[in-house]
Amino acid sequence: MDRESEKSLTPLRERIDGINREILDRLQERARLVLEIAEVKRVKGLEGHDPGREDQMLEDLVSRASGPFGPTELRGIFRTIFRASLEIQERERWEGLRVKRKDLLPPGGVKVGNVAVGGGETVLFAGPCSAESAEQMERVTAYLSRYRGAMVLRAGAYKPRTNPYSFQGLREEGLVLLRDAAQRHALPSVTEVLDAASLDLVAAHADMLQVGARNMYNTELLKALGRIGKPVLLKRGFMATIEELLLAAEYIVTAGNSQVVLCERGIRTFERATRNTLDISAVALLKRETALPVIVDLSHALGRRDIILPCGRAAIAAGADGLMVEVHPDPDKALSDGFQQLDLDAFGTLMEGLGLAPAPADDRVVEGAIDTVLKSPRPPRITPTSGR
Ligand code: PRE
Ligand code: MN
Repeated sequence: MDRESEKSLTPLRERIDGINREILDRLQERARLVLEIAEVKRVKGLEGHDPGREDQMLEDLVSRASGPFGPTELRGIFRTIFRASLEIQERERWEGLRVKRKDLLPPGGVKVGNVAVGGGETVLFAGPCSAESAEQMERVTAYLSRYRGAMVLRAGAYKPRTNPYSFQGLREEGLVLLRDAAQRHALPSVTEVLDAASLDLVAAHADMLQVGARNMYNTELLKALGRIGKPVLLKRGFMATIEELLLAAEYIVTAGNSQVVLCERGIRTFERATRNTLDISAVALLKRETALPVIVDLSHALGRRDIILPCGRAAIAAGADGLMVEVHPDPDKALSDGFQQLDLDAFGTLMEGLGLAPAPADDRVVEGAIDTVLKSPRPPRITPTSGR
């Protein structure tokens, strides 16, 4: 640029620089007001986007236009401002979620009976897909409880099966089988609750309530779980985004219950080699985004037994606070998910691979317990000498 042009442009550009800074200050002042409006809307439960209000502002501005900018340019400029305002409102709402607060839970995480999930130790959620009989529950629980480390006994009583002709679970009888096996071996228990109607019954039998992948969007159930004083295991829907999972957890937390453990259990993709696709990145992201503990359900994510160990290691490396595995004394005879359940030996091998060798002396396995269970209609309670 020659000296002459520069001499004419410089003072004009300096004035533009000044105006830019004024616009910037005014835009930030406007943005602060937008956030004040957002807070009012949040408290009142109002939608962030208000197209009517935007149209009204545009009409007012266009009707006042008397300078070089015509209606088209003005609409473009202000629509951009409105869009950016909406973005900061949404960002504020996201950052303001209760599940993102670092102080949501006490340092020990979520307590399930006397097991702490998210307290630093890897917690195993193990047990059969479904509770089928007293003998099955006793055999598997006696074996599981030999392993050291924190453990929660799982077994389905109410099964949400895709096929109506598939085994639907023993329902109340299944709850009793799970409760009795857990009590005999001093393990806390978790089982799925399908609806708000059966919530009190399930809560009376189990230490933790599981929301299955199919029910993650059941907002009435989530709200009902918020009113119950028991920890919740919330499974990610197989088509749910990480954001949707967190919002489902937010339902439970805002309804009054912060004791929520998130569970990655695989998402549906084009891949057929595994039952679902285990989303390891979700584990790392959830650990970063929330204070809630995160566990990985290896059995349902993979639907196969042969790669459980490396995937379990990957889950732990990504930050998982626990692992879920289905274990059955005789998987070939299982009434549900037999193809993916581990038998007792395979479970033992997995524990060794994860560095959780069996406890050397075990005082919780009670001699003759299976016989006792089979002879008595209601198994006796056996008080453990070493508690968990
Ligand atoms: C605002 C932002 C987004 C809405 O779509 C409408 C208007 C704005 O930027 O002016 C503020 C706002 O949220 C509101 O007035 O309700
Ligand atoms: Mn199952």
